[in-house]
Amino acid sequence: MSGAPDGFCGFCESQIASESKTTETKVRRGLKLYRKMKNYKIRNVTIICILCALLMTACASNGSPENTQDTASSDGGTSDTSDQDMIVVGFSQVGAESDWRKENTQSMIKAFSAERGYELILEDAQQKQSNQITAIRTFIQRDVDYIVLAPVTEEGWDTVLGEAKDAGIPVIIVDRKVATQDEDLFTCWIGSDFELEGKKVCTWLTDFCSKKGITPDTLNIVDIQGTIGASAQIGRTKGLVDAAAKNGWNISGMASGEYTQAKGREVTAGFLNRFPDVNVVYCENDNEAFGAIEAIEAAGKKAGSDIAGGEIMVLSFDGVSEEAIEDAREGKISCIGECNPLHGPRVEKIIRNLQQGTAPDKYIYVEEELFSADQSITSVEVEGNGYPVTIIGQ
Ligand code: GYE
Repeated sequence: MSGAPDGFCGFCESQIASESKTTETKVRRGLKLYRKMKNYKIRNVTIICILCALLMTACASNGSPENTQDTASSDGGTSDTSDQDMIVVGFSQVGAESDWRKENTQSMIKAFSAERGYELILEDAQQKQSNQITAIRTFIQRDVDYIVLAPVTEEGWDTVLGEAKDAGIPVIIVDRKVATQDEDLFTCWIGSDFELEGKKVCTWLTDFCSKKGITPDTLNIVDIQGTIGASAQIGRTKGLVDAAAKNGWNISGMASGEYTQAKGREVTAGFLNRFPDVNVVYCENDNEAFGAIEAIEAAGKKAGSDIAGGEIMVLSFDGVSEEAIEDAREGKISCIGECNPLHGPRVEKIIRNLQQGTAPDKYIYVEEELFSADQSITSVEVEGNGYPVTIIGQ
C-alpha cells in the first residue's frame, strides 16, 4: 500500500496497512494451502470448507473495498484464474558452456512446453551462482509452482533454498548436486554418478594398458578439470586420483578448463609445454577435449591411443555432440564416458507424479555407458558391475 485509501486519514494509514498485510497474509496462506492440497490430491469437502472459512474470516476482518482490491492485486500474475491450470516452473540453468549443456537446455524446453500445460521460466546464470540465487528469489516472488535448479557448484545453497521452502515451493535439483545441511531443503535430485563415470573411464584405461602391454608407471597424465566445485568435476577428478593411486600412474598436473574448448586448449597447451612427457590428457568434458586436441596438434603431436608410438591419448566425458563421436571414430578421443543430458522428460515426470501425490526417490541416477572406436574392450567392470562399451564403427 502506498498511501491512505480514499476516505481514511493519514493517521489511520499505518494501522490499515498492517491490517491489510494480515489480511493479505491470511489469503495468501489460504491459497498456498489450497495449492498444496491440489498438488497432493488431498481434496475433500472438509478442506474446502476450512479454506472457505479461512477466506471469509480474512475478508470479514477487513471489509473495505480498498483492502479487498489491494489483496487481490498483491497476489500477482501466476495464480489468477486464467493461469490456474498451467504449471509454472522456474528453471535456473548453469549457462551454455558446453554441447552437453545446450542439449540439456533443449531437453527441458521441450519437456515443459505450453502444449503439455507448463509455463517454463528459463534463467541462464552464465556460470555464476549469484545469478542463480537472484533467479531463485525471482521465482519465489513470482510464486511459481516448482523450482528446478541445475547448480553451478555444490556449496552455498542453504539460505536461498530455505527461502523457497518457507514459501512452500518444491525444489528439484538436476545434474550437479547441492551440499546442504538439511536434505529437506529440496524435494529430490536427478543426474549422473560422476565418480562412477570417472571410475569407468579409468578402468577402460587400465584394461587398455594391460591389453597393449603398457606399464602403469609409464603413464604421465594431466587432468583438465571441469568447473571447480561442480559435482561433475569433483566426481571425475576423484575417479582419476583414486585410480592413479591404485595403479601407480603419475599425474603431472591438474587445472580447470572450465568445461570450455578455449580454456581446454589453453590449459593443455601450458601443460604440454611444462611436461613434455605427458602421454594422456584426461578431459572432464568433450569441449575441453576439442581444445586439447587442438593444443596437441598445434604442438606438432598426434592425438591417439598409440602411446608407445608417441601419440597422446585423450580421454573425455559426455558423448553428446556429433563432433565428439566423430573424434572418437577417428581415434582422436580414445574413450568417452557417456554423460546423458536428456533430463527434461525425467524432471517433467517427477513433477507430474508430484502433482498426483507421488513422492520421488530422493536421489535418482541415470544409467550410462562408454564409447570408443577401440574394439578390444567391450565392457568394463567397476565394483562388481559391468558397463558396456559401444564400439563406434569406422
Ligand atoms: O559434463 C559438461 C557440462 O554437469 C554433467 O557440465 C554436467 C557437465 C557436463 O558443462 O559438459
